[in-house]
Amino acid sequence: MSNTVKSTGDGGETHQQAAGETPVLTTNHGVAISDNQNSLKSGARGPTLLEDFVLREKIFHFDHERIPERIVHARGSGAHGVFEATDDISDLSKAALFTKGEKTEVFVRFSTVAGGAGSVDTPRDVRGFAVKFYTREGNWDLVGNNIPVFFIQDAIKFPDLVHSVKMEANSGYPQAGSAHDTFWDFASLTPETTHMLFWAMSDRTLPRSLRMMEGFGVHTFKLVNDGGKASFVKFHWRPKLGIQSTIWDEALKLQAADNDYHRRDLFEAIDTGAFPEWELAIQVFDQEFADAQPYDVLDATKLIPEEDVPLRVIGNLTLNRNVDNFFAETEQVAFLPTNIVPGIDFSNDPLLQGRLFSYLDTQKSRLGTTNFHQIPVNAPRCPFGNFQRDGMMQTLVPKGRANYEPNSLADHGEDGGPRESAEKGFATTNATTEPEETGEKLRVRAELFADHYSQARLFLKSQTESEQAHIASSFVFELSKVGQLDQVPPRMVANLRNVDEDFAKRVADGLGIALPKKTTAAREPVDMAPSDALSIHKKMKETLEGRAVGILIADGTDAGALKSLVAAVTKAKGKAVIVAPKVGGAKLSDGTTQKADAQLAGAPSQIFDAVAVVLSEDGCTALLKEGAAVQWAMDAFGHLKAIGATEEAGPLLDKAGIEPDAGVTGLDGAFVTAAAKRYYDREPKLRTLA
Ligand code: HDD
Repeated sequence: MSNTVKSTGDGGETHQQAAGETPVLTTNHGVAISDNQNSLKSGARGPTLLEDFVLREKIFHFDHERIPERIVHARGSGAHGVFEATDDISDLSKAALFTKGEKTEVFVRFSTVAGGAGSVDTPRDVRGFAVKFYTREGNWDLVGNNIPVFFIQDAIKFPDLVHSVKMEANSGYPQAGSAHDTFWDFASLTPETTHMLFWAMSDRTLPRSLRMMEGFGVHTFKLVNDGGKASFVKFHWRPKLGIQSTIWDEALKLQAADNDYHRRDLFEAIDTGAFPEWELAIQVFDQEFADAQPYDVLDATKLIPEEDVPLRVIGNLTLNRNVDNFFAETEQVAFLPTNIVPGIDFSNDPLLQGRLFSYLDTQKSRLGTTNFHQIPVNAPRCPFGNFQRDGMMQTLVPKGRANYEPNSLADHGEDGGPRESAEKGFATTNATTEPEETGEKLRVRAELFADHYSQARLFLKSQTESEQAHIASSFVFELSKVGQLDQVPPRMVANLRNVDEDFAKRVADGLGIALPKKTTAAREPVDMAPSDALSIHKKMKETLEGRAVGILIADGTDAGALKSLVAAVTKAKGKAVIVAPKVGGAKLSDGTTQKADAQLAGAPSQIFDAVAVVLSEDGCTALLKEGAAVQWAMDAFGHLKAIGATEEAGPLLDKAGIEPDAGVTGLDGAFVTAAAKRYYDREPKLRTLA
């Protein structure tokens, strides 16, 4: 729809607009406006008149522009795309969207969890990864996160969890972060959060880009085939660009550099045709497998190691179109785990079961009407029809009088409306693949849910040394932010002792507190074999694709060196971004002026994946006096990035405290290779990690 009012009458031109002319500004009711600059007054200096319907309508609409933000996941970025099924899984699922070669339109919204709609993009936080598939059999929403497990096991705890992590009720801060009293009070009193806490304290919650995140459906779901046979399934999204995260100091500085770092990155990538892609993979297993595990597959705080059930890739997701309007699409999109299609089914996971109520309910509060499904971004692309009628903001105009069923209107030549179809309709699978413990009404949890520590230990043991140090340091940082509740850090460390004694000691040392007495575990943890798939570092892709290289120049920069560097970065599929003290650019060695893409103070090195300092002797001398230039190089080094530099730039590197290592190179071919990775082994020389 255009941004101008469209005639809904005969489809022709409006009375105000002839073809090819600038459209006329009108009121919402189609009356042309003669003056959009001045309100109607009684005399040039007199009061404004109530009669001014143009002014009143404009202000009235403006006053009501905002809608309630999401209670969680308020800050998000969305895009359109397509899902293509690439494997035949008809033996597992009859869902049309999984037919090999089938293409399905999708809308995806990524989000942070705790912060408000206007909060920053890069706090330490879980990221939402919600996908709406507009399938030909109705909408399927896979509303997941970038972490495969969750904080709690039962939906009844969700309001408590969310209240504790959001800004504190009395003071209204902190915004968008878990490093405060109430979150850690709740977490330390709720041992089932332990596994998720390890993920949250890892670099998983500091993604480099939304395009470089994994995604997970989290719960166990079911796939159902034509014969009604159900199998258990877990859904995984794997980014084609590889998974990559930032480090904590970098994430903090990114908040200062660019509030919209992730939103901008996604929008610009799609805008320039660098469409992000993910593989959809499944883990399929049966009841027999489930029964043999030391954890319950219905417990959302547990994962299934890929080594035990390998991933099978069944499709490809490409985001290829930005939204036309942020509010209409990204803000109004309503995801519902209850949006499900024949061939997929829920499991009895008690967290999932609670979600099945919550999402439908919240949309009425957010979007104001039960008719939110008619908003274009939410409407199914396949035909839909039933006898639900009326309600606020009804935009459909059903014809005839069939608004009830059964009816015999068709016998009378009238339209009798749609009817149920046992053959095509969604049918809940029988509980044959579920444990037998159903029937009795009980407020309990299943036995294996009591193991809160085995998988936290599994996660920890699967990480590299550097990743473990990051996790320990995050625990220390976050618990150090607990200001008033002195009982909380020791209680948390007491829980950690059940995961790993050395790790708990590390955190206690980092906090400077005595090692507290170990919490009694509700169920003794067991050792599971480490899983490399849980580590980011072990599977990071060495590539410049989708990454950006900042190139610092100044007057006197060698034109030839700059040209070949930009060519080499571009060839390696990286984005070369030229940074100079003045945005107008710099005068190069050959007398030409090179325009800059960004000014130095506005483009600190944390927004890049690697940097090059391409300076002449004079240029370097000039930049030695620029704090921003020294900081630029210092931060790139501190954030474990590759740094390529001309020999003449040596004094700047020295002033920034840069010491030679594998990531510090000249400007020859070695730089582009070096720029494709990060240098984690540099870190212990730069900062004390717990
Ligand atoms: Fe939730 C939004 C993901 C548990 C209740 N959730 C929301 C969004 C994502 C998730 C990605 C944002 C969707 C969007 O972009 O619009 N939520 C999860 C995951 C969970 C989870 C992966 C656990 C595995 N959520 C969960 C529980 C409840 C909710 C247990 C309530 C009992 N979630 C909501 C909500 C939200 C929501 C309040 C806020 C806005 C919305 O639904 O549309 O209903």
